[in-house]
Amino acid sequence: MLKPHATATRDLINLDGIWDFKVDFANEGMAAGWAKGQLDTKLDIAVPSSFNDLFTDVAIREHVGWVWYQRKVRVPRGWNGEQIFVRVDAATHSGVVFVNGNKVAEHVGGYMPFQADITSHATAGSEILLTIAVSNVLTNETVPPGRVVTRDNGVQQQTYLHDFYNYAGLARSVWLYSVPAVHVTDVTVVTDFDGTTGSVSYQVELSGSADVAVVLKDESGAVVATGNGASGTLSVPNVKLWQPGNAYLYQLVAQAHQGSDVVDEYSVNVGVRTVRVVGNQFLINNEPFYFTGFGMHEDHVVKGKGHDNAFLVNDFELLKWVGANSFRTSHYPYAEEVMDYADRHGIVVIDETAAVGFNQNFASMFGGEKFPTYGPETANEKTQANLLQAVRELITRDKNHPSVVMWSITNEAETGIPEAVDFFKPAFELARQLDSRPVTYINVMTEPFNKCLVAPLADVICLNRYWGWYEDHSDLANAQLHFEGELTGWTEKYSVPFVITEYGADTLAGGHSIHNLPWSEEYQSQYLDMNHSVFDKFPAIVGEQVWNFADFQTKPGIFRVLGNKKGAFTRDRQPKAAAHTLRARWTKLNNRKPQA
Ligand code: GCB
Repeated sequence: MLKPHATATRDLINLDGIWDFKVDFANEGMAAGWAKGQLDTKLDIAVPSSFNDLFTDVAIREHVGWVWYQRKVRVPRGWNGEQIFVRVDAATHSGVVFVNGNKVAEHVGGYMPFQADITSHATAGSEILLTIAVSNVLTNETVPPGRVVTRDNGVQQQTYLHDFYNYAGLARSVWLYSVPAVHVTDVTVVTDFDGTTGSVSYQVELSGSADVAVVLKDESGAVVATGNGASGTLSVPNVKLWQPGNAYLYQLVAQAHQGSDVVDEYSVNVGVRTVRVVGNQFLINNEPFYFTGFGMHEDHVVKGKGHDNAFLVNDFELLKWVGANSFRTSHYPYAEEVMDYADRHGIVVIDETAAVGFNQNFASMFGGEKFPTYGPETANEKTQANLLQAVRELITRDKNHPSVVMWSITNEAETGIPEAVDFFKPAFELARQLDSRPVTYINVMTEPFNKCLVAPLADVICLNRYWGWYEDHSDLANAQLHFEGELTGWTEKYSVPFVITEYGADTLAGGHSIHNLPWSEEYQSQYLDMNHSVFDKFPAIVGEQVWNFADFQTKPGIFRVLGNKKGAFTRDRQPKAAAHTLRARWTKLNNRKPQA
């Protein structure tokens, strides 16, 4: 689904701001038809934001079920004859959109956009009542999965097998936009280069019948290539490549025309670059690339997962300051603004679905009842269909981003049993059918090389490893021995590149210890140094992404002290000593693997 833009033929209105808000404590609003009239409420809410931390009432924070958003929207006078859409960038985890009480769209999957064609409900110049119901419920069929339990006091509680807090609501923007009846519905670009000549293969899809012309412009706006027809390949002489840390973006303008009339125009940014896996190297533009950076979270005080451009700019400035060239969208797709920004700033992205928590071995850690991970009552055929939908939506949304170099199918699933292969193999196949980028998955420590059955499906193997934290806690010498032993096993068994996508130690900012005790800033730095000395010994390791960029909110638990404290930065983005340790190493690397 194309991100809406204002162009010569399209208008776009941002609907962010203060909306009416009502918590559906009895989950009765659907049956009672709340969307048919004005919500009976005194609560206001900011869009975008997660609703959980905005209010002082803990019953709102921990509510399980529907919440309702509403506002009036004036449809512009000039939109007569246009097709009119409402687009919701994310409703976590499912959303239903109503216009004047009529249901116009529903969607399951909390981190992906969806839209409704509301043309028949919206007259140009008139006001519409827009209502969006959002449910934060996770079940055995959703991605990520969860389970709602009723506690002894009769109160419902949402349980789930992932660490980060289940923030929910309208955490990204809502838009109203218009397109002409015949319009561009999709654009796909694939790039390559040979010597100094780039190539941009494109495919344009339309909603009706028109001729297609495309124009490729450079950053100064000069036309460098043109093409006719809905698909083709443009040649770009003296191409400027999109490179990690040195982005260059062309713009492909697609025009639908009928005779000499341009009926629609839409453009996408294009970075010319290639990504290939050869042996145990990860090549960007045919050069070996070494990932430095973090697993991140969309997580901030008050806003929760609410997108905010000021935080976006600041997070990327910190990434650059610390010398990071990449991040993983752990553990769900991030806002499209983040992906656009990564394109513009040359930051490399491992793009992950929301398939986190398919692992019942975490039940003990998270204090829940343990079930089989895969089975009729847990991850079943419907869950798998939702996973495939998640992969399809992710690739459809993000396929044109040059920053994205790899698709991650799942984080830390239970992969040592044959059911895991049955469950995940179709997702790997679908990703490959839809796109040529390498496909990976994130392996958990409890599924080592001699146990994991999913590893053979991956082009790159990503490992989350906590030697010196969850294993050999506070014993870095033995942690190092065991880590090296484990990596020897992996790299002897599989001839692919490996990225360490998580390694980290919880650290209380301001905590110090002359004996480098765990939770001190000294221990975190020493832990990182130990890990780095291990990575540098293994040529097949092509990247290191620390867990986590910043401290973040989690569900409460005896493993967590007001959240996860493995950040190199605090939750309010101040550096711990570890950030300086990383900076000293990464700013020297220049995208290359350090020599042992
Ligand atoms: C992991 C998970 C991540 C957790 C992290 C931790 O392996 O992938 O979501 O937050 O460990 O800190 O325990």
